[in-house]
Amino acid sequence: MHVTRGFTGRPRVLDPGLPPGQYDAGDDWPVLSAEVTPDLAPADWSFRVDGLVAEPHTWDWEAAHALPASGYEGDIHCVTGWSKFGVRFGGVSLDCFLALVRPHVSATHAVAYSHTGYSTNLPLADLTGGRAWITWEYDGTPLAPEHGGPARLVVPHLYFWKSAKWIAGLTLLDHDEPGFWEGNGYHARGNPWEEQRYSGD
Ligand SMILES: Nc1nc2c(c(=O)[nH]1)N[C@H]1C(S)=C(S)[C@@H](COP(=O)(O)O)O[C@H]1N2
Ligand SMILES: [Mo]
Repeated sequence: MHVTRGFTGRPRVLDPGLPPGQYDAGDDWPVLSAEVTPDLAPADWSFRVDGLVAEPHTWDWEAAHALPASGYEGDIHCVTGWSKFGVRFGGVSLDCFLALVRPHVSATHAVAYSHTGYSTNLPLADLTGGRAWITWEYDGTPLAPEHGGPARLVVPHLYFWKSAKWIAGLTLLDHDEPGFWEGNGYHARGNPWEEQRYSGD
């Protein structure tokens, strides 16, 4: 519901698409990185899923692109307050990767980690059911390096810090294990609709 699209930058407190405490960033797409943007070529990128799975597997750029294309079109919400409406990411659904490694029944959580060392934890249920993607396109063009290119995780129904840039892999666990921000006071799950910003929220 983007009825006030023309008034970018104004708080849209009545917009049902805006979670509590968020504002519309309009056409801006802020860059939030704890690290220096890595110089990571597609040829050097890989994505691995291991931990509590039947068959750990690593995909290179070509193998990942051979999986069925899928994407997300909708909104994203950063815990610092900005939301961005109607973004478009292209890549592959995490369901495809997970189907190939076959998670063990005991797997309940995952740690997503980046080629840079960044990490973030998620319940496995938030990564399945067509709600999470490994993406390499934004608006139909290659994802920019500062936004996580060549490839990033996108889990748009949670605060955007869960969407690890320069994604390198997922380790499936039978317990929750805090990642980078979660170990620094941020919420374990980060549901923007419940304003789960900090641990204790
Ligand atoms: N590797 C890595 N991924 C990351 C971050 C980071 O610092 N490093 N920041 C997170 C945060 S806090 C947000 S809001 C989004 C920002 O993505 P953007 O810079 O493309 O807007 O990336 C998330 N993924
Ligand atoms: Mo963020």
